[in-house]
Amino acid sequence: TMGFKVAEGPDVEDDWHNFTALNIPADHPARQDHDTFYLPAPDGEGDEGRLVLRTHTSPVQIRTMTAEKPPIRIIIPGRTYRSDYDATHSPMFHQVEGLCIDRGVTMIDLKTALIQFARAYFGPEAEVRMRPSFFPFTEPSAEFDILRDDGSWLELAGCGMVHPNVLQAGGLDPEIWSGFAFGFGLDRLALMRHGIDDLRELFRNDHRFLSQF
Ligand code: 2NM
Repeated sequence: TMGFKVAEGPDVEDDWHNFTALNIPADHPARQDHDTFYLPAPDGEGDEGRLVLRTHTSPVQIRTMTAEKPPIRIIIPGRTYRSDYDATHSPMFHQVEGLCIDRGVTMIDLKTALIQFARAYFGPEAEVRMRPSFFPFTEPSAEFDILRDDGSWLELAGCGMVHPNVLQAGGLDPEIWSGFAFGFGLDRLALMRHGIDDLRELFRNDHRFLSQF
């Protein structure tokens, strides 16, 4: 293996771990994109003090940076929540994120790790590509795509080099440490593998459907 340890954290997070520490400050438009489920707020307090259902598993990366010294290599599976409901979105879904922090970690290390994953999961002849993207918590940022049988590219993951502000929020000096991170939508991987066309089937708890797998 590549030596990644599984890490977990709470489904209910505070605003700082879910947003601010990930370089998403209070007025950042990404807060709207996440369709966040907020827990009821105490009267007269702004978003800063509020609790949320985590919109990604990334707060676990912040908690790990704060608690442990590098080198850090973790893989973070878990439930995540966004107020969104259609054939490709469930209000509760699952992410698998990864984080690697050490001295001298580069984009090459990121690409190598993702290619190794793709070959293990989809087979040794899997064709992949990376293309530029944007996330607040990584710079540079990229999407990781896989080539399908019909010749089209499918987005599998977002990824990038951990933003210096995020390292700093985790208590790490960006002049010393660098790292890569990536995030997969686990439910979408399952749909692809099993040829399911509506993500909500996974959560309907119809035993006739679920017992096929
Ligand atoms: C993604 C895409 C790109 C990510 C970044 C981090 C952290 F905390 F280290 F900064 N964790 N995960 C990340 C980066 C997640 O998901 C689409």
